[in-house]
Amino acid sequence: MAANKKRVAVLISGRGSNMTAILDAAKSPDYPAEIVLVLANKPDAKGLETAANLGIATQVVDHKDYKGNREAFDAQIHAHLEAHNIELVVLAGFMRILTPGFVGKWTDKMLNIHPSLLPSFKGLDTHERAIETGCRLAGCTVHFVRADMDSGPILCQAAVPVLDDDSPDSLAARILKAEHRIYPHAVALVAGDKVTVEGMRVRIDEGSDTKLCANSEAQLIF
Ligand code: 4DW
Ligand code: GAR
Repeated sequence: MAANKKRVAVLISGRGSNMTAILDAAKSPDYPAEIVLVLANKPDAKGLETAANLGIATQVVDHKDYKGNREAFDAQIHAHLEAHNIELVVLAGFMRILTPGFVGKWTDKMLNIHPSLLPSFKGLDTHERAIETGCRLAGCTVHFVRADMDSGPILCQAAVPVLDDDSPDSLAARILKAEHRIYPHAVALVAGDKVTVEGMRVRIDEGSDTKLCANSEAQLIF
């Protein structure tokens, strides 16, 4: 199996808890991906330390060194990805918008996780907005990355309830747990060549275990 594992880079900006969830899943011999590079745009990103402690190669491409030259910033990231023969890019709390040129090089080979049920609540403050809007369900979405932020074909979603006494933090914590369940699963689906992108729709091959995303205990709220 090891020889067939897809070579994955995880891009982070901070804590890296989704990265850790994927690294945990990747310990399984059956997991179809190996995380060979963790790259951050912030030198103090906590996740860098976690990855380095596990012996994974880390890189920092600090956006502050590029003074608004986004093409040059992205070119440096791309150079690192090429140097490590990366086949799949996983954005996990990576907070810099990537240029259309870069995104185009990774079409259907770059995933992101977003803490809302897209297409609702693109952008920031998703938990606060879900509560303020009166949503009974909130959640998270794994999608392929396109040039427009938080757009792109949806691969996997998980829903959780919004409770009457939720604060943005308590809702964020519930959603984060769901993120940690679906992101490793989504990465495995793509790395295992189990998905086909058709326009905005993602087909998951028959025989794949899609139930993990579909049978969340919190899917039906009356
Ligand atoms: C995302 C979208 C926009 C910003 C930050 C994150 C979500 C995922 C994502 C990261 N990079 C992306 C995407 C995406 O969906 N599509 C593309 N690239 N093309 C955002 O606007 N970030 C701003 C900076 C924030 C900061 O440094 O704290 C920015 O100016 O880049
Ligand atoms: C996660 O909640 C992720 O969904 C969110 O940032 C957090 C990163 O946490 N991403 C976005 O908001 C992207 N727009 P982590 O660093 O602990 O994985």
